[in-house]
Amino acid sequence: MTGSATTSTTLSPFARDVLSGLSQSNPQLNSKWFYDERGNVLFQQIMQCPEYYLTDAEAEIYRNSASELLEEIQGATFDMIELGAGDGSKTQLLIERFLAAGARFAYRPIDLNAAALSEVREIIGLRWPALEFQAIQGDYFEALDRLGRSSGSRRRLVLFPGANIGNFSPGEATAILQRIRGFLAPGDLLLTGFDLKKDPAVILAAYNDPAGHTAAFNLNLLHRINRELGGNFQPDNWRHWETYDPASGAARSYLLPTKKQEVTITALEQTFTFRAWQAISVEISQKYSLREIEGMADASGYECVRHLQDRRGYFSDSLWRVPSR
Ligand code: AVI
Repeated sequence: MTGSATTSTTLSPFARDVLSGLSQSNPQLNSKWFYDERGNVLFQQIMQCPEYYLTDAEAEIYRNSASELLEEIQGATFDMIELGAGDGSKTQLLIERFLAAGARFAYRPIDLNAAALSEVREIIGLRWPALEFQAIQGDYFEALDRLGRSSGSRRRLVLFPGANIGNFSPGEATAILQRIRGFLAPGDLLLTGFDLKKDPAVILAAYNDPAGHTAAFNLNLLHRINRELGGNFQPDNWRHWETYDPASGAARSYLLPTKKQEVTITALEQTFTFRAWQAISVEISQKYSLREIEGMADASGYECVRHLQDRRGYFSDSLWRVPSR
């Protein structure tokens, strides 16, 4: 990287993050910036790819686990809070079954994406107009702050679906789960979607779909920098590359320049030089074993109640409880 100094005080959070990520000797961009309007569309396409098994696996679990979840709730009235609701389609499988079983609960989805939340509001209003519903737009912790700490009088079931926790390193993930615990009372439950360690070929295929949706999704980040920060990346000169390390369980995505690139980003007043094949690291999708999940429950202050899995054993929605101590 070469470039002139720029002050970061007036930059947007996206610009600041791009500046600090691309200034490192091993350049990186945070995958949380994948999800602009185009990125959301591309992610929907990934979720429909036959190779991307995660979505179907979790839908299967949600379809089959309502009674086990209600068993743990033991007839209490509860708030079902969903972190990162997206289009809420998987959760509707659960709502349908909870209502059929006579459960008493409110549904409170949280998401950054206001458009996705209004779609969820519309669907819920049409299908279950009597269901108590509150959509909260914001990041997880802003929204949890708004809901406040659990009083304990009304049980909480927090859903953290989609293996979103996998987009953080195990250390960061533990810190996030610990922080969620701060909003819960003894007896409250957290259901987190973890993608499991499995045949590396299955994992690599999920992040390397032949139709190229994953490549387009990752490369969209370069387009986004061009659109929003006045960059001149030439995405055709970059290649999506995926690796999976079966020992650590880390699947990682990189963007690689096929030849030397000089990229000027106007909003940052910087020119970055990338050598041919000098990787920009863009995403981690961490895979876990059941034992590692249990260790993480322990490290973040929960007891692991049970693992709900799909029939192939590809995915686990692991149910944790806040112990009464
Ligand atoms: C959102 N997240 C859990 C996805 C994953 O599997 O890591 C994002 C994704 N990246 C490439 N394909 C899907």
